Amino acid sequence: MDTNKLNRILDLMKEQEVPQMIISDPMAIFYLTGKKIVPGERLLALYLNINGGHKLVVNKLFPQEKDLGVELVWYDDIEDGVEILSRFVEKGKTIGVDKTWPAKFLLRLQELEPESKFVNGSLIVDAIRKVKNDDEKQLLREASLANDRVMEELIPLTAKGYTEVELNRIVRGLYEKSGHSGVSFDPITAYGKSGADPHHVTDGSKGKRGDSVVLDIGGILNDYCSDMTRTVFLGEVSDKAREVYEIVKEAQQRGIEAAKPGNRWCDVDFACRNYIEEKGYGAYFTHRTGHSIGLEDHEYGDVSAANEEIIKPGQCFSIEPGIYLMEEGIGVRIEDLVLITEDGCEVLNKFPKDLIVVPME
Ligand SMILES: [Mn+2]
Repeated sequence: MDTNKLNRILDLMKEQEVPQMIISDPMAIFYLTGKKIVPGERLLALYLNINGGHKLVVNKLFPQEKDLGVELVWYDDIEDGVEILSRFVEKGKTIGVDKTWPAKFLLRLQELEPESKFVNGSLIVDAIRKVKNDDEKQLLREASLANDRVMEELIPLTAKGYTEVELNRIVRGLYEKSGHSGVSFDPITAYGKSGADPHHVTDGSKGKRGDSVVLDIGGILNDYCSDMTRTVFLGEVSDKAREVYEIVKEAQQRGIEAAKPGNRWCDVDFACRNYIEEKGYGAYFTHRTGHSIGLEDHEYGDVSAANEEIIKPGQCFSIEPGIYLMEEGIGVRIEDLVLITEDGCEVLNKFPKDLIVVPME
C-alpha cells in the first residue's frame, strides 16, 4: 500500500472519529494498493483500522502475485465473505463503508454487527483522493496534453460529413492510437441542435454549414483521466453564435481566475455564472460549472453553487460553463482542467480557445 496515501486516510479517520473502515470501491483500492481487481458481483473489501491490522478480503478467483503491502484474507464462492470480514471488525465501534457498497453486503454486515454504527466512509477517501500528490499531478498534466493533441486532430474531421455516431467512433480510435487505454467517458460530438441539448444522445445526424459543434472528449492515459470541451463552427458563424461564444469564453476565463486557494469551489461557479447572467443568458447555463477529476472522470467534489468548501493546492477540476439555445440550435461549451497551485491554478489544457471556423469542402 502507498504509505503516504494510507496515512492521510488514517489521520482523517482519527479526526472524524471513524476508527475502522471498509473500502470496497475497486478504484479506491487501486488508489491505495496500485492493484486493479475487478470483482464483479463478488465481495472485495479493504478493511482499515486506525490501530493497524489492515486486511484485504478477496475471492480466491483473483490470485495476487505481487506483495500489496497488506495482509490478504481469502474466501471462495461457497463461503460467506462478509462473515469472514466481520471477524476483523471491532465490535460495537463505528464502521465507515463506501457509498456504493452493495446492500447485499452491507445488510449482512449490519446483521452480524448490530451494535455498530455505520457511516459513509467515502467522504474520507474522496477528500484524500481530491488532493493530488506530485506523481498524480504529472500524470494529469500528461493526460491533458495528450487530450489537446486528440482535439487538434479531431477538429478538421468535424467538417468531413461524418454523422455524430461516426465521429464518436473516430474519437475512440484517436485515443487508442495515441496510447490511451480508453476514453474516460462517452465522447460528445454534437452538431447544431444536438449540442444545444445538454441531454442529447449521439445519433445519426450530420453537421451543416453554420452549425456549432460541441466536442467534449477525454481519455485515460496511464490510469489518469482527461476531459476537455471545445466548440467549433462549420463553414461560417452567425453573429448571434459568435456573441454567445465570446460570452462563454470570457465566463470560463473568469472561472479560471477564481480557481485559487482560499476561494471556495462555489466561487468558481459564481465567477462564470455571474458573467453569463450579466450578459442576459443566465437561464441558458443549466448545469454546474465543473467537477473533480483524477483516476475517474467525475470524482467527488462539484464546482457548483452548493459547494462551499475552500479550494486547496493539489486539487484538480474542470471549468466548463456553457450556453444552450435550443430554438436557435446553438450550443457552446468550453472546458479546461485546472490544477490548483499555491497561489492560483495551472490550466492543464493548452489548446487555444479563440473561435474556430472549420472550412467546409
Ligand atoms: Mn467535464
